[in-house]
Amino acid sequence: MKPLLSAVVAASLAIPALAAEPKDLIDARQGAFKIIKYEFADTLAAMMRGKREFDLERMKIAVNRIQAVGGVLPEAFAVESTGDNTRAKAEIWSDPDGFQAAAVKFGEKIGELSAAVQTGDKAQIGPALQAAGKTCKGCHDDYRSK
Ligand code: ASC
Repeated sequence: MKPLLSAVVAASLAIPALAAEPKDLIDARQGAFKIIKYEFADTLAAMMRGKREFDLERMKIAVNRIQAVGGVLPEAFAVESTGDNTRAKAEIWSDPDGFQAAAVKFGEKIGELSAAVQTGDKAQIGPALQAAGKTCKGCHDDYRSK
């Protein structure tokens, strides 16, 4: 190994893995949740309730976007980051198994919602949307302060 490279490797072993700054993690997840809310409530639910013109292609984009943006959440919650600018409860980090289970459930229900949207059948999309919404609410009840 070249001397410079071996020095870099040695240094990287000596320090713990570096995470992003808490403020940046908070910003990232709040941005993600804003997009998720826009696509879930203001696009998908609004179209199902007739508050916005029903557009199946746009619904597919909405679910894809929720999945894409939601992908940042595990990393954005990995490091304890609480404070005045976040409603994230300390329980996220004191009960990581419970939080992860809630996150996995959300991912599963969004996956089922995606499958329902692909069918184009409103009778399948409605219940899938409700089931996914329950996983939003469940996690907020336990891990987000009021
Ligand atoms: C939304 C939103 C939530 C969930 C929840 C579902 O659109 O912003 O937090 O759905 O209200 O019960």
